[in-house]
Amino acid sequence: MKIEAITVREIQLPLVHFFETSFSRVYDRSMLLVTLHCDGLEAWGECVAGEDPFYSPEWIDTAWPTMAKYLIPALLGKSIGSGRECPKLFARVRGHRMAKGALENAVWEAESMEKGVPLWKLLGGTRRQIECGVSLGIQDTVEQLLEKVEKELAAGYRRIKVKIKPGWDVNVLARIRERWPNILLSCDANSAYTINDFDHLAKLEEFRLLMIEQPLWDDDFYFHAALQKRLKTAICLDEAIRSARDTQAALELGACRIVNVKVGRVGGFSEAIAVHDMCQQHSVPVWCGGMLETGIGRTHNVALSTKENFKLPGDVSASKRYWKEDIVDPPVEVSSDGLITVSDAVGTGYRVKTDLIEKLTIRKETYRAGKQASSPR
Ligand code: OSB
Ligand code: MG
Repeated sequence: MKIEAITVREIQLPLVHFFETSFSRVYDRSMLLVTLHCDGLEAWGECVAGEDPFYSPEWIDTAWPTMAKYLIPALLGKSIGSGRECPKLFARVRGHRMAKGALENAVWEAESMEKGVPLWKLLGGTRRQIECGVSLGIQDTVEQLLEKVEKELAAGYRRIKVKIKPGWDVNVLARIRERWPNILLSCDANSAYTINDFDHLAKLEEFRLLMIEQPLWDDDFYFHAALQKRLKTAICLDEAIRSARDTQAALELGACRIVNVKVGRVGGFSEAIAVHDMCQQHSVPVWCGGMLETGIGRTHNVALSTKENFKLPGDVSASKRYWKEDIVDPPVEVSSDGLITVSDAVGTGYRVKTDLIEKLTIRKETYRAGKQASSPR
């Protein structure tokens, strides 16, 4: 398929409830969306970069110019058969994985439409149903968090993950475990601890957690390996895993026993599949992480989660937990037993609501083949 034009836009939409991690509290989400225009069809991708460089060095204001100046010119006017071709076309640009991922995933979506197959099958998925968990942010009070846990368990979610930070950890997990001794429970620190906290983190062992996600620095394997040696509880890496090569290093160093796969964080579906496969070779289970996505990124996560080694419930949950009205139709829905079922429809199986997206757009630019707005130096 020939890529004739690419639109990049920023949309802004309010979250149903604020989301607080160890690094920030957000009330709204700003997202970059990309649209590929090729052979009369339109395919979409979502850039999961945050509003600030707090989760990762990348944020929306680095993603946009990187796409405009380097990544989009590498695609425009080209005939591309498959999303698999993107990493090579983008290889000269170092990092900027979320920007790359948005474009690559849109190419995979276009490929699935052109071939007339569901995206999940194109990605090599084998599961018809995926298991869903929820990620619960830091609240103003523990009571408010307990209410949220109760609500999500009643809705059928199969794993509860809570965000932790110093001062919101042992006390909070103790209250959850006291009330629900047997649920699948995990926590995510988003790099809030250091080597001075090993004794403190060892106190989390008694809560029989499924995992402790990214307790230490976002770029570290060495100290995570030291911590993992000390703990019986599995460490799961999120931020630190940027590629399949990172995954191999982390696993062989013993830095974790579980891996969170976020397709944007690793630069697109090709690398996400490689991370998945690397873990599978090491008999390490993975699960699909989330970045408060709109329906476009969310349905891409659903498709990826159908792959065999996604053995643990992911942070892929219903649209209505985040948005009053999602930008895909139908919204992503989770059954009362905590599952999302994929269909045999072509592409993601969800329709993109272009009218609503136009209303939410705060800036937009279309780049066309042969008319490079800003070409690389
Ligand atoms: O660390 O997994 C994370 C959201 C934003 C940034 C980082 C993370 C998260 C989540 C939310 O945990 C997952 C979701 O529900 O989308
Ligand atoms: Mg995380």
